[in-house]
Amino acid sequence: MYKKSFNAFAALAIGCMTASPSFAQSDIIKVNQVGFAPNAEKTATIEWPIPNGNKATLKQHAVSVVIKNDRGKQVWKGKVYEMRSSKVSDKKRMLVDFSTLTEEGKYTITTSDGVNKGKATFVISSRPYKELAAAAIKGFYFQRASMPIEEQYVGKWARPAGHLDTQVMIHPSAATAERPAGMIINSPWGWYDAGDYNKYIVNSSFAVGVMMGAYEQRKDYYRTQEVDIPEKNNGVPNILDEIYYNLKWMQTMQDTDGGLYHKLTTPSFEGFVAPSECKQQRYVVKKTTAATLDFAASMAMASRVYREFGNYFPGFSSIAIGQAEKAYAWAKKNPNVEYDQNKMNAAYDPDVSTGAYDDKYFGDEFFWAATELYLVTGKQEYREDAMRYIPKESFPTASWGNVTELAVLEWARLKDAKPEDAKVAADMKKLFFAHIAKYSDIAGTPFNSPYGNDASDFFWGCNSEGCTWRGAELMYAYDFTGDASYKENARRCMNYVLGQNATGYCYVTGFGTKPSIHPHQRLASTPNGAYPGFLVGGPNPGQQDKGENLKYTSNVPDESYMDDMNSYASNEIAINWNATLVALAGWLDSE
Ligand code: 9MR
Ligand code: 9MR
Repeated sequence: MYKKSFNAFAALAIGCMTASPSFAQSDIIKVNQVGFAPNAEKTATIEWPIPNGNKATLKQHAVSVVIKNDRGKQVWKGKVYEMRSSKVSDKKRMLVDFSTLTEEGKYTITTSDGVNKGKATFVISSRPYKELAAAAIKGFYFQRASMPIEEQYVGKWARPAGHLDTQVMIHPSAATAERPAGMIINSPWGWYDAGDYNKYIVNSSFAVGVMMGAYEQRKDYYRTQEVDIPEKNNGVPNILDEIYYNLKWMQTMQDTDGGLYHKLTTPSFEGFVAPSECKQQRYVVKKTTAATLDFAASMAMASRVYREFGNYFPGFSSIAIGQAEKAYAWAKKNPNVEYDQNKMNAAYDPDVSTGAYDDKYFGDEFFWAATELYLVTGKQEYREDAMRYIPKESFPTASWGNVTELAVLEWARLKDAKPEDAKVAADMKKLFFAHIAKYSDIAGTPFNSPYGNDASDFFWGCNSEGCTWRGAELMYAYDFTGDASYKENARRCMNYVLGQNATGYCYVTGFGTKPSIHPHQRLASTPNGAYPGFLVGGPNPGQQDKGENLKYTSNVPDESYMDDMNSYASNEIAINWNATLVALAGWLDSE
C-alpha cells in the first residue's frame, strides 16, 4: 500500500543525491497496477527527474530495467534510451516495452540507475479485468437509494436504507393544476448521482444509455458475468438487473402530461452524513426539454433491450415505449425549455443550489430520442426528426451534455437495415471513424496512450469523458472492423487510468497499489473509507474547488489532481463516469 510518509523520506534521499525534483522510488515507474493480458502490449513509463537545463546526454543516463517474478527470479532485462517529452508539461519521460513477457504471474519491475531508481509491481493474468468489470457495476448497487445495502453484498460497508423518496414534494417550478406545488408524490429507487445524494434525469439517462449500448455489443459476455447483487439469480444478466433499479426510478419522474422533472433534489447539497441521517425535504423540480428527451431516448432503448426478458419484467417493454413516446410528444410541444437554475430561483422558493446539468441546445437530444424511437417503433415521423438533426460533418464526444454520439453509434451498428437506413448507417460509420481517427497515433507519447497528449484532454470528469469513453469508442471501432489495433489502443486507455499516467494513481477506488482513497463521495466519508470500483473524475486544471479547504500541489494539466475528499472538481465519483468504466472493462474482459 502506498504511504505518504514513506514517500516523503524516499524523496528526500533521492533529492540529496541529485538535487532533482522530489520523486519517491515508488513514483518513478508508472505502470498499469491492475493487470495485463498475456498477449497484450506491456509498457511502463519511467520518470526523468533531471531539472531543466541539465545537459546530460541520454547515453550517459540510459536506464537499466529489470523484471523479477514473485520467486525473485530475473525474467526480463533491458536498457532504455528513448526520451519522450510531454505535450502538456515540461516533463520528460522514458518508455520501456516488456511485451515479450507473457507468462501469468506477479512481477516486480525495477530501474537501477541513479536518479531513475524506481520500483513497481504488476500482474499478468488471463483475465486481468474480470474483477474490475464486476466491481464497476457493483458500484451502482452501492449507490442505490431507498433500500438497505446489505452486509452479505458489501461487508463492512453495509448501511441502512436512506432516501425512501416516498414523500417527495412538487416544487413550485414544476406545479400544474393536477399536481400543485407542495403535493406529495412517490419517486423511490434509482442511484445517487455521484458524491451527492440527488438524482438527475439527464445524467441517469446518459449512464444507462452508455451501459445498455455496451451490453448490446457483447450480450453473450454479459449473460454469464457474475455481479454479487441481490437479483443475481433471477436469470437476467446482472448488468440489466442493476440498470433496472434506476429505470424504475426514472419511470416515476414523468409528470402526467409526459414531461420529465429535471431532477429529484434537496434544495442544497446535504452535508457529509449517512443517507439515513438526511432530513431535508426532497423535491422534484421543473420539467425540461433535455430531461424529457434523454428519458425518451433511454426508455425507448430499454424497451428494446429488456424485451427478451419479459418473463422477469412483465409489461416493462411496452410501458417503457409508451412512456418514451409520451415524453417525446411533450418535447415536441415544449422544444426549448432550458434548466436555468438562477432564473428558477428568482421566480420560485425554495431556492435550489444542487447540480444543474444545464444545457441550452437540444438538437442532440432530439437526434438521440428520435433515433431510438424510430429504431423501436419504425414510425416515419421519428425518422424524419432524426434526419433533421443528424450530424453532417462531425460531432462532439459523447457526454451528459451532448448525446449525438450515442445516436451516431446506434445508426452505425444497425444490422439488416432497409436500404435507406443502411445508407444512413454507412454515413454515420464514416463520421464515427473520422471522429476517432486522431486516437490512432500514439508515436512518441510518454504514457504510450491515445489519451493525455493534449492539455484539452484534462477537465472535470476527464478520466471518463476523455479516457475510458475513448477506450469504449475504440472497442466499438474494433467490433465494427475486427482490426486489433483499435483494441490495443483501447487497452492503452485502460493502462492510463489504471496507473500509467502523470500522477501515478490508479484512478479506480480499491484497485491497484496506489488507488484513489479519498474520493469526494458522501458514502465514502465513513471510517470504512472508499468502496471499491469507482472511477474518480481526474486531473482538472479548472480547479473549480480550490479554496474549499483545498490547495492543489500542481497546476500542470495532467497533474492537477488531489486525492482529497474536498476535491469535487478532480476527485468526485459519478454514475455517468462509472458507466464508461463498466463499458470498457467489460469489453476488454470479454476478449
Ligand atoms: O458535493 C457536491 C458535489 O456533488 C458537486 O459536484 C459539487 C459542485 O456542484 O458541489 C459539491 O458540494 C459542495 C458545494 O458545491 C460547495 N460547498 C461544499 C460542498 C461539499 O464539498
Ligand atoms: O459532470 C458534471 C461536469 O461536467 C460539470 O462541469 C460540473 C459542474 O457543473 O458538474 C458535474 O456534475 C456534477 C453534478 O452537477 C452534481 N452531482 C455531481 C456531478 C459530478 O461532479
